[in-house]
Amino acid sequence: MGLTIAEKILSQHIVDGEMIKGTEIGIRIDQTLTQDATGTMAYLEFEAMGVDRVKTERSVAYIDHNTLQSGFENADDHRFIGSIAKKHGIYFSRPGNGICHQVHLERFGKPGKTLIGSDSHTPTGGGIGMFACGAGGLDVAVAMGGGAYYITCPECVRVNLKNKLSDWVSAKDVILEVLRILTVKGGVGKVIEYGGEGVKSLTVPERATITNMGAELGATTSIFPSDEITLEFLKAQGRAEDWVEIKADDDAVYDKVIEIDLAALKPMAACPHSPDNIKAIKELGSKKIDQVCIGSCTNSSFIDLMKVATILKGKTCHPDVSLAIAPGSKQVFTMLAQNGALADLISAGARILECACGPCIGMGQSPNSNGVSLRTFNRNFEGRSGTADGQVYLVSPEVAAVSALTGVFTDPTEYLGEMPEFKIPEHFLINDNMVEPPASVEDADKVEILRGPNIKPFPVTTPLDESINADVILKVGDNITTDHIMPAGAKILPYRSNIPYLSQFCFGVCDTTFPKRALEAGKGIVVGGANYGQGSSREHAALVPLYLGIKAVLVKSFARIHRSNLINAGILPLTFEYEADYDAIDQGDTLEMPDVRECIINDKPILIKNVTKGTVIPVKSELSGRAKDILLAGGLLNYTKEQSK
Ligand code: MIC
Ligand code: SF4
Repeated sequence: MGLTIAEKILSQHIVDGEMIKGTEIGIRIDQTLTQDATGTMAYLEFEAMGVDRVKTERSVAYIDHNTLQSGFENADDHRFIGSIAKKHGIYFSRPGNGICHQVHLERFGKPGKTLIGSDSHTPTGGGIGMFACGAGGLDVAVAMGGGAYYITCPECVRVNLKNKLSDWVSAKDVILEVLRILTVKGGVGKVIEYGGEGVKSLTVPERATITNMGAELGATTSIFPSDEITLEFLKAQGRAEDWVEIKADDDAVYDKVIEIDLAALKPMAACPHSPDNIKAIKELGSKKIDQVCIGSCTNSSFIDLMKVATILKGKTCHPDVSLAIAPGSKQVFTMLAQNGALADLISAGARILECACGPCIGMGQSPNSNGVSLRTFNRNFEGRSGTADGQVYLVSPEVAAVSALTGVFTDPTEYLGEMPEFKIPEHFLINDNMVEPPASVEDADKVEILRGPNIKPFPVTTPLDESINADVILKVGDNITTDHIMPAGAKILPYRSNIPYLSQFCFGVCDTTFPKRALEAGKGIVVGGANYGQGSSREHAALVPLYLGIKAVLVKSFARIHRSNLINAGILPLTFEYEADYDAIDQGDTLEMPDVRECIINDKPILIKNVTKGTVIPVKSELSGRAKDILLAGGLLNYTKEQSK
């Protein structure tokens, strides 16, 4: 039987378990990446593990999220990460060098390799044929120390692309179509693999737009073949030697096949407040807009911004629209400056931001009250923009640019004429002067680690209790994102290395009284609906509830990375045996799980007593042997330390 692309890479990297779908496997990790908002914590964890030098082929620490520096906190964190990277064999991409996923694709990604990153959009690397997953910081720390990364051996969905995109229809519209079909839960436990003749018409950055936003499907990762297009991109990046061919066997077996006719796609938008709330731009009529933001790890490549510059050239953005543009990397930014496109953007009225995540994570450029904001980003969760009632629509750069001119939702296929050809340059501008190599093994001892006062120790994890008896401090609905659990944004993000401070904002979008009530109770349980914890990889969404005394989270279903983060933090993740039982628990109820530790050890069914209602609710833990050991040890850090004794 033939193999899929994912199966080929996984079978070359498996170090624990067997390639049986649905079972847990451990894979060797070739490359890691971190960004600063999750990185400080990841490096504190790496330090706590006591490993001198990373054991990966390439580990890179990026600074791209917290670049506002409205106080000393972020600048201190940058110095901390820079110094720890230098000491432990990690390359350091300095602030100003660009967004981790964009830069990694340009300069470091290699087809056929495995990559994990402490950021959920790490699957961007799938655009160049990597098996690339988002992970919690602790998982990345373990991988840097040479440990395996554990995932559920995924099912594989094949998306067959045929024909090619029409003028001004974009890779973003491809992934919006996949999101329309599969929804934000549709990718859970799956790899989304792209194939068919349509693949040939997509460049690596376009493929990366698609795999990037596969994160919004909840997928383990998304991947494209590595073919002559990949080679062309690597050549243009001066890295032809990194190319290997990877394609699925003709007789590879997929669990599901989806057909997409690229030629039939029209420009679309993901409407508030979910990336799968898809409508055609035409359907939205001529709704008035207030803001346009172009950039993010989804859509800030050289060609994306060249298209935008071409559309804006010689024009002025609409008087009622504020237009912000953040190029994805220093490479993109410099090339736009050198070829004059930057001048076209500036003179059209664009507010040029530094190449970083910026408005995508609410670091500035929050829209006006109830403002309609068109963004080329990947997430439009409620409140994420920094404006509680902001209405964020996710669109392609083409839609964003034309709409910035007209001031209303505008379909570029109707507004613009024939599209000129946009070709990947034969040679990108290569200058890695903002990537600091690590110190040599001999010099590593001399490197001093620079720590600012904002860095606080992470919360103490404790081995799983014999029994849990606690109140439901919060009950929430379906599709709760990590932006609900642990919001980001300009006011909070600087405190990512300060869990006690962050805890005041936990679940702020749902219920601002939660932190106080949780602390007062001393221990508690959170109850949620389906797809709980979707979105970001931030382990803070587990560490902060841990700090607030949360012992267990009971939901209809979990998003993959968040569930691992809960286990890594030593919080028990449980799901209802019967989803209808969700209605049998109210906020404030007291729940009892007698002998839960013993039930976990011996695989006995777990029955929760709802003391308030006098009912009994069967729940599942579905823990692998390793996950059990992690919980029993009180989290991954304790477990890893025990293992290395
Ligand atoms: C995001 O897009 O939500 C982030 C910010 O990049 C996160 C990481 C974080 O919370 O620091 C992610 O996607 O993992
Ligand atoms: Fe940065 Fe936004 Fe990409 Fe997250 S989704 S890595 S915040 S650009």
